[in-house]
Amino acid sequence: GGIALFDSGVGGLTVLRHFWETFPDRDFAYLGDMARFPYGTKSRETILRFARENVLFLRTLHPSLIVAACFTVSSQVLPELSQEFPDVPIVGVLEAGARAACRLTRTGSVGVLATEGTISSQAYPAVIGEMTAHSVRVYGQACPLFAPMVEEGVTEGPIAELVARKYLEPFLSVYREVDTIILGCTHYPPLRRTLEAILPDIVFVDPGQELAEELKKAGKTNGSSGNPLPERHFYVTDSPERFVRIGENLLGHPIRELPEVLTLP
Ligand code: DGN
Repeated sequence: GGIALFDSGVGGLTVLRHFWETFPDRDFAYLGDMARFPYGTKSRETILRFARENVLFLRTLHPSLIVAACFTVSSQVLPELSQEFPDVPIVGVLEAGARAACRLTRTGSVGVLATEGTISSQAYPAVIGEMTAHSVRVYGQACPLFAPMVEEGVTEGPIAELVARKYLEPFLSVYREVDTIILGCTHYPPLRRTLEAILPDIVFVDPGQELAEELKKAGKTNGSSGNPLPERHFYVTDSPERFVRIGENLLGHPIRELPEVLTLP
């Protein structure tokens, strides 16, 4: 089986990007729940229902691994999902990036940029607390304007800088001891250069990249098959043209076929 990823829309393509580059001969399926974007502001119950429906569909493709390529899902409902679907491993995007940040920080203070849902869930402080016996401090900052900005292609220039400065201001003042920041939302990696220009001494962690590398090291994705023609399928719940248009930027590769449009559940 291949690797199946899902997200609330196009954002998870920044995660898929690292998976493609790390596992070039694996089959991939990607489901973007465009009809119900965004998840970041929804209640936990609603996110669980959406995520369950996404997994129910992806399971019909018989993947060997399902990746919840959405930080809002990963931070709020992953244990329930894994419990409901014991027949397929489901991995989220929180742990690998958190582990990398804990390894990289020298000051023991880590920042997290994410949606309101992810920040208010306190999932990052919980995960990092567990990993480090509470020796690493976590400072969360919700950045709700970032996702729509990135979808509109605004990742550099004066508007991006102004908004980024607004959200990063605490790291220049009250959170000054932070030396490592996790990009804790699918949409944030394209903003990296703008963020680095404002905070040049901070190390930014891209969790999608860390997860792909961890899985590769663990040999968890069943070896390279030398598969010369890996299959790559895209599914959406709405807006296939928009998915391709915006998605190509986030994926960093062309999307050659229009995705198949599904009705969930
Ligand atoms: N995919 C979501 C996340 O990573 O939290 C961001 C988009 C959203 O649903 N708000």
